[in-house]
Amino acid sequence: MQFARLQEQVAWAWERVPFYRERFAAVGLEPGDIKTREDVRHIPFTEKSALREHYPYGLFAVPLSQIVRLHASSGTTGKPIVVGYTKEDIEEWRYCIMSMMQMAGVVPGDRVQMAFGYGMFTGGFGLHYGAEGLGCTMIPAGAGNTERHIMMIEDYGTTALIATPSYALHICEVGERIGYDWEKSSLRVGLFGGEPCPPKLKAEIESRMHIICTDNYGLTEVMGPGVSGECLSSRNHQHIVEDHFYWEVIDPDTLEVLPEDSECEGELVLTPLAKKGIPILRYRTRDLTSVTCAPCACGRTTARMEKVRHRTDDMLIIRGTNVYPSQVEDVLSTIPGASPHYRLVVDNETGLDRLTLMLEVQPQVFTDSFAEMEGFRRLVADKLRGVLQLGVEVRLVEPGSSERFMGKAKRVEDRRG
Ligand code: DLL
Repeated sequence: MQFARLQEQVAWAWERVPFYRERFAAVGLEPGDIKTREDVRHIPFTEKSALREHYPYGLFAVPLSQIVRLHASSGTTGKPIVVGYTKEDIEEWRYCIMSMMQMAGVVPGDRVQMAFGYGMFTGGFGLHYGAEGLGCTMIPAGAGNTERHIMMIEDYGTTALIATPSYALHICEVGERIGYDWEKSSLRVGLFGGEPCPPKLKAEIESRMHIICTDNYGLTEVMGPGVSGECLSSRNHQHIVEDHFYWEVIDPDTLEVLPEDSECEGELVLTPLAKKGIPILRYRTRDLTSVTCAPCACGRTTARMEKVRHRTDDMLIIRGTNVYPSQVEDVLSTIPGASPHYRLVVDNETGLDRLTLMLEVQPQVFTDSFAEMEGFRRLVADKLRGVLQLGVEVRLVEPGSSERFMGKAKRVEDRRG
């Protein structure tokens, strides 16, 4: 079924979008040439730049009169990318979200509170309609106003919270500060996505909020949330909604497709299989993951992707050394007293690249003893040097003093221009 859908999708894109016809012609390919899974490798990749260059509607496969919704995603630079959904696309999207939510143990009757913004971001409306489709009571609170969120959880008996993990942690902290008892709260499950959720952060939110946190993944270009989600058995992997997405993992340097059973880390390439408004063939996500087809204890037979911890484009090159923010997170997760709130600043004011870590310390290690704070600072710097093979300037900041984010957290600031 997956392959038949893929063939239909290729034909749909080729017939209706000049961009794909030109790309196919350039490599001497026609949709009829895609007869086996091996043949898929001949289809040229699509990159984000294609969506930018054809901004806003150039890759749409149907007239605008058949598009019932637009969403957009803004990167750090340039124009946003715009995607359009037909009525059928919205239905299929809802199905994907329903699958993802069911995997996370959400059932009809759950009261689901939305902490994503309702706007061009796919997170808000996408997940909203999926939860309604499943028969949940949707509470469209939206982003921001953290104390109001907590009041609504208490008053409305919310059982599931949709948020980025960093905002969920903030809701948790604010609740603790105002004396809210998370253990007695009705909240049972967190549906987190939109950004990486490192294992330590997940464990911390689970123990402090007394909930089960599940991670779900997606991206605007191929639909939005609903590409994959965590079940309750496989806590580091997310089941891909395979009837809607054809996945490949490639080596980001050679662009070779890695063997399906290799379980090696590489860049995820996705082809959505039922997208009429804006079909996308072999989209290079830039997200690094590995995929396993091994059976899952939950009984589902779909392939599972490992949690996405980093992207090919968030790698920093500092004095020739490659550094991923996720490596810093991993080091911090081994140091008691280091909070998950941090910021990395890169500059080269002196002519030499410098990496500075601004780390918020947890209240239990925060003291006015200079010697103790300096000892802690050195410990962090030494551990980082050991793992990154690079000197990092560490600055400690007081508990609660670093910026909190309502949406996706911004942890890296590269001032090198
Ligand atoms: O973030 C879609 C989404 C919304 C997914 C809400 C889940 C929940 P974009 O704004 O286009 O779309 O950003 C997509 O965010 O390529 C990943 O790098 C990252 N990302 C999204 N979900 C996860 C996740 C939405 N669960 C980009 N873990 C993707 C790690 C994630 N990274």
